[in-house]
Amino acid sequence: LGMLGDLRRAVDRGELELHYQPKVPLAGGPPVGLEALLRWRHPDRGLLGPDAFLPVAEQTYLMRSIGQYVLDSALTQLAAWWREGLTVRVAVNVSARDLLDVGFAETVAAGLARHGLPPGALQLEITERVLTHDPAYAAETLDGLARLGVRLALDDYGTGRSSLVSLKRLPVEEIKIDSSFVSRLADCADDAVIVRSIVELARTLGLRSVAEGVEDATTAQHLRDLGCDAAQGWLFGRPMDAGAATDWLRRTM
Ligand code: G
Ligand code: G
Ligand code: NA
Ligand code: MN
Repeated sequence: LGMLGDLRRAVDRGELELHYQPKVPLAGGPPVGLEALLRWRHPDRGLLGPDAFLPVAEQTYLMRSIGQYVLDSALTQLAAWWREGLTVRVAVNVSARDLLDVGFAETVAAGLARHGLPPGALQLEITERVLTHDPAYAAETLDGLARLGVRLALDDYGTGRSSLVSLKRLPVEEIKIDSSFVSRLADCADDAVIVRSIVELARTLGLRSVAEGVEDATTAQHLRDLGCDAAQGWLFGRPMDAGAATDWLRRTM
C-alpha cells in the first residue's frame, strides 16, 4: 500500500521521466532509433528502474495514467527533436493495459497529429505478454496502427514471451533479440546458434534484427559476422536522460 500511494503521488508530481537508449546500425552510421525507458526519480531512493515499480503498477488503475504519461512524454520529446532537425525514431514500450484501452489506436494517432509527427517516427515495442488478455483484439489494434504507418518491434525475442506465432500474426518490422542470448554469445555455442537463427529468420522475413544488451566489442563483432543489423547496449550508449540524449543525437546525427 505504501508503494502504491507513493507511486500515485509520483505520477501526480511529475517524478516519472523517460530515459532514452540508442539503437545503432552495426555497420556504423546514424542511429536506427532510441528506446524510451521509464524511470522514477524517487525523492528518497534515487533513480528507480521499471522493475522496481511497474509490476506493482500493472496490478492497478495507475498503469493507465503511466501509459498515458509515457506516450505523451515520448511524443513531446520526439517533436522537440524533429523541430531541431534530429529526425530520429523513438520506440515506446506498450503494456497490456495500453492495449485493453478501446481508444488506444486513436490516442496514438491523435498524439502524433497534435505534435505534427509522421506516424513512421514512432515505434511500439511489444512482448507476447502484452497480447495475452485478448490476443485478437490486441492484434486488431496493432494492425490498425501499423496501417497508419506506426512501426512495430517484437521485443525480448526468443524468451517465449515473443514467439513465432506473434511474428506471424503482427505486422512487425523489427525483431529484438533478447539480451539473455546476446550476453554470452562469445562463450556459449548454443546461444550463438540461437542468435544466428533469429538473425536469419529476420533476414528471410525482410525484418530488421536488433541485438539487445551488447556490452563489449567482441560481442558486437560476433553480431556483425552473423549479419545482425543493429544493436542496443552499454557499448553504444546507456539509457540517458532527455538532455544527455539530445547531446548524443547532436553529436551523432
Ligand atoms: O529500463 P530497463 O532497462 O530497466 O527496462 C526494464 C523493463 O521495463 C524492460 O523490459 C521494458 O520493456 C520495461 N519498460 C521500460 N520502460 C517502460 C515503459 O515506459 N512502459 C512499459 N510498459 N514498460 C517499460
Ligand atoms: O524492454 P527491455 O526489457 O528489453 O529493456 C531492455 C533492458 O535492458 C533495460 O532494462 C535496459 O536498461 C537494459 N540494458 C540496456 N543495455 C544493456 C546492456 O548493455 N547490458 C545490460 N546488462 N542491460 C542493458
Ligand atoms: Na523494450
Ligand atoms: Mn527487450
